[in-house]
Amino acid sequence: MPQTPLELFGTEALIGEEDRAIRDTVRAFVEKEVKPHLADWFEAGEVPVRELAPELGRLGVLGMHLEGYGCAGTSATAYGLACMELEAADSGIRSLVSVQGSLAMFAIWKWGSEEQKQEWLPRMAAGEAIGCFGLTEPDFGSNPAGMRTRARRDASGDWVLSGTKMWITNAPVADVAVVWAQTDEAADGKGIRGFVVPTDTPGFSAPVIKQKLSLRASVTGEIVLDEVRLPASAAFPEVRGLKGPLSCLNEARFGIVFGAVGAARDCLESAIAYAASREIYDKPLAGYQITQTKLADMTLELGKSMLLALQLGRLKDEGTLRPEQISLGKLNNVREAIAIARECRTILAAAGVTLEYPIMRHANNLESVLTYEGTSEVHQLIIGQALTGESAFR
Ligand code: TGC
Ligand code: FAD
Repeated sequence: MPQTPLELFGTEALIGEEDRAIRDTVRAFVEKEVKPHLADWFEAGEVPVRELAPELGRLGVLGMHLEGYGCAGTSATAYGLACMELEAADSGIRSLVSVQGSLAMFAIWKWGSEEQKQEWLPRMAAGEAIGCFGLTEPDFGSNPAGMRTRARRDASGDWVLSGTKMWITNAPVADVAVVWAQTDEAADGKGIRGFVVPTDTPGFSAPVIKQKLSLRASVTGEIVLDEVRLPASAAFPEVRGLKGPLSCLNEARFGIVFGAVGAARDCLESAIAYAASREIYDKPLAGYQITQTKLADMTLELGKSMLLALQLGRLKDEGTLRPEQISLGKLNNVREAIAIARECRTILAAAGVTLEYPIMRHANNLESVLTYEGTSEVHQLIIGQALTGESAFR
């Protein structure tokens, strides 16, 4: 009886019963409610975020690893495994959940005032309110310290925000944006503060970014802040500097470490199924040595990625996971997932370039995943700094 790649590695035994049950629930939801629609969503470049979010809320995955305020308070590993199942469907769907739970909700949960938490978190956990996270700008992606978005206080004590954020997932459909802006409270990026911005505030707009060739089942936009006036209570009270947004990126990057395994697993399982059914000359493609060599090599990388994800999950659940360890996982698992997707596509040949199979959709999506949440080069530099003690960013 053939085994799946991860059965061969025996990784199931490393997952606790409760985490497995959560994973299975998410997998069943994805199979029934998400996967059947993905080719159409991807082709149309549209995804019904408004309808999907309440369903994801009922499933319990929005902010699932946070405690209180309507969140499930699961283990970090369970959150990772949920990301794996969501990304086995499509990176855009995992992104929806990452941005909502790990970026927008986590920012409010970790750094918000009690009033901000009460106002937004229960509705966001239920998928009734959609959040986005504005850090990147047109001229400042990898180097967010240089951001030009400004928040100044006027005589009445209100904040006034001006600037432009770019490539912001869910911005055009969001009810609330967590926006990071430079203040004049301190120099060298240390004056950066976070703001909770209801998207119906006058001066806020979020035009859609069109013609993406990757992550098409995800809404991406700009955020334009034209003298957006907010009460003093809109700012996160305590946190200053880049550690505010970067603490949120740690959460989302952790989800991607697992998510990338899901995308790669889906590609590999599709390629194995295809190879078993495709007859070349007089026998299945799966019976040829070249095919088996490809499948064996990809299985090695998939299994190693899974082991790395589970190890990082264990460290996070123990409370000892460090940012540079998350970089190891994000760099390796996304890089290997892209390599696996491309190799699987060769097994399907012409059939592999269509949306009838998920492989090229995953490969295209993974180009975005390689770039967002820190490019592969940024993660190499973070690891390099951890190894040498020298920063090579500047
Ligand atoms: P650096 O001088 O090293 O640090 C500035 C301050 O931040 C602290 N810090 C961290 N805190 C928490 N977690 C981390 N991972 C942290 N890394 C650094 C640091 O201790 C310092 O604190 P303080 O109190 O001394 O001021 O910063 P740098 O300016 O040299 O920047 C280096 C680096 C690598 C951190 C930064 O350039 C980087 O990570 N760039 C990548 C930007 C990025 O990932 N953007 C993602 C935007 S969101 C997104 O892409 C969403 S995609 C949708 C989805 O997720 O699905
Ligand atoms: P740049 O920073 O301009 O990088 C260009 C090249 O230079 C890259 O190869 C990079 O690795 C390299 N480079 C950078 N620094 C160095 C260095 N020091 N040494 C050597 N090489 C270097 N952002 C958000 O804030 N919120 C979101 O919700 C969000 N969603 C996104 C969704 C999608 C689909 C995409 C594609 C992006 C999204 N982003 C979001 C933005 C994403 O985080 C940035 O694209 C990413 O951080 C890289 O920034 P950049 O594109 O400006 O590239």
